[in-house]
Amino acid sequence: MTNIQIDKPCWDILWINVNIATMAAGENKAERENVSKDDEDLGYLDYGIIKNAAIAISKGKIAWLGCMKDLAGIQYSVKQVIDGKHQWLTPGLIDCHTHIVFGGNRSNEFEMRLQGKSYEEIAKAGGGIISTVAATRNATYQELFKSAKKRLTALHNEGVTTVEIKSGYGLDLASEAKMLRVAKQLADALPVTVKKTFLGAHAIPTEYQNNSQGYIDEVCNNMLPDIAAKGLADAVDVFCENIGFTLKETEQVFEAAAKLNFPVKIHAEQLSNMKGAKLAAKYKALSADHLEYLCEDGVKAMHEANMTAVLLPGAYYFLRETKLPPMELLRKYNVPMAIATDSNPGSSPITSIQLMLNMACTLFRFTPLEALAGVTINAAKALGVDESKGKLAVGYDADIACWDIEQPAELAYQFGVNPLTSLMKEGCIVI
Ligand code: DI6
Ligand code: FE
Repeated sequence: MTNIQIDKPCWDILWINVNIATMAAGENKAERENVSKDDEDLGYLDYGIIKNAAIAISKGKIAWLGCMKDLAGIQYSVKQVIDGKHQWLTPGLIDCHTHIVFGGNRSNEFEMRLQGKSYEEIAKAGGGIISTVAATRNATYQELFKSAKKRLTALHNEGVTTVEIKSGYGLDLASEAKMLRVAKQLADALPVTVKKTFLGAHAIPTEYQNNSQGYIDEVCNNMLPDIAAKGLADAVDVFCENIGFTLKETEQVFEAAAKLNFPVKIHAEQLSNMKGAKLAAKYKALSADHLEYLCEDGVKAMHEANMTAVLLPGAYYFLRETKLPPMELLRKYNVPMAIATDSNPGSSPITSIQLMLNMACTLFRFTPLEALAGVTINAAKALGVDESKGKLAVGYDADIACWDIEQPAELAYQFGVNPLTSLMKEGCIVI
C-alpha cells in the first residue's frame, strides 16, 4: 500500500496536447527521441522541442514534462487538466533591462532630434536624462506607480513574467529609494517577478554639476549602504560612457557594491569603446549591456567571466545607431546573448518585447532561436535567476506562455498580432 501512495504523483495542473519549446536544449530524453531529421536540421534540438506533449505543475513548479505517450504510462491524480489543443508553450518571457519607472516623457526631444540635434547635444543642453530626473523628482509616488504599471502591463500582456527595473532618474537618495519602492510594489500589483537594480550612477545631477567625483562619493558612501540596509535592490549598475561616468568612477561604484555583496551590471560601449565590459568582467558582473562599440578583448573577458551580453535593439533603432554590436565575436566566444527593451523615455520608449524579438533578427541578424533564447534562458542568466527561470524543466518555476502559433520562429517573425492566448505565473493562470 505505502509504495503505490509514494509513486502516485498528485499534480495541481496538467497541460495536455501541447507542443513545448523548453529552451532546455538536449536535456529531455523524450525530446531527443521525438525529433525527425528535418527538425534536427532546423536546430529544433536547441529549442528543446517536445511535440504532442504534456506538462504537469505542482506547488507552482514544473513536476513532470514529456510526450503524451509517456504520460499514458503514469498513474497520477490531478486537480485541473488544460487541453492546449496543440498550441505552443514556451517559458514565460523575461525583459532583463528596463527603466520603466520615471516621470514625464521626452517626445519633445524626439522631435528635436528629428530636426537634427544629436543625443549628446540634447544631453549637454540640459535635456536628456536630467530632464527626466526633474520630472521624476517632482512626481508623486502614486504618479510614478500609475505610469510604470501601465508600461509593465503592456509587457505582461505580451508574455513577460519576469522583468528587471532600474532606478537612475532620482539621483538623490530619497528619489532613488522612491523609484525602487515603486518597482517593489509593482511586483505585488501584477503577477510579474521584479528584479530591482540601483542605477544611481546614471548621470550627474545638477546639484553636482562639474563635480562627478563628489557625486560618485555620495553614491558609494551614502546611497548604496542605505539602499542595501533597506533591501531595496538586487543588483547595482553604472552608465560607463563619455556622457556618463569614467572607468575609474565605475570601478569605485563596483568596489562599493562588492563590499555590500551586490552583483553588478554595466551599461558599456554604447556610444564609444571605454573598455567598460572588460572592467565589469574583473568584477564577475552578471551582464554588460548595449555593446555596440565592444571589441574582441572585451568579448574575451566577458567569456572568461561567464558574463551575459544584453543587446538592446530598441535603443539601436531609436537612436538610429549604425554601429552593430559584435554578434559574430559573441558567438565565436560563446558569450550568451540576451535581448531586452531598455524601455526608457530617452533612447528606447518601447514596451514591446515581441517587437524586440523581431528587431533582434531584422537589425542584429539573430536567428529566431537566438532571439527566443535572448528573452528566456539567456535573459534569466543576465539576472542571475537561471536556476529557477527561463526554461521549462522539472523543478523550475511554472512560468509558462501559451501561443497560437504554428512554430516557435513565428514569435520573432511577425509582430502586431499578439499570439499570446494564456499565461501562467508560478502555476497560476494569470492571462
Ligand atoms: N543609456 C541609454 O540609452 C539610456 N540610459 C543609458 O545609460 C538613456 C536614458 C535616457 O536618455 O533617459
Ligand atoms: Fe538602459
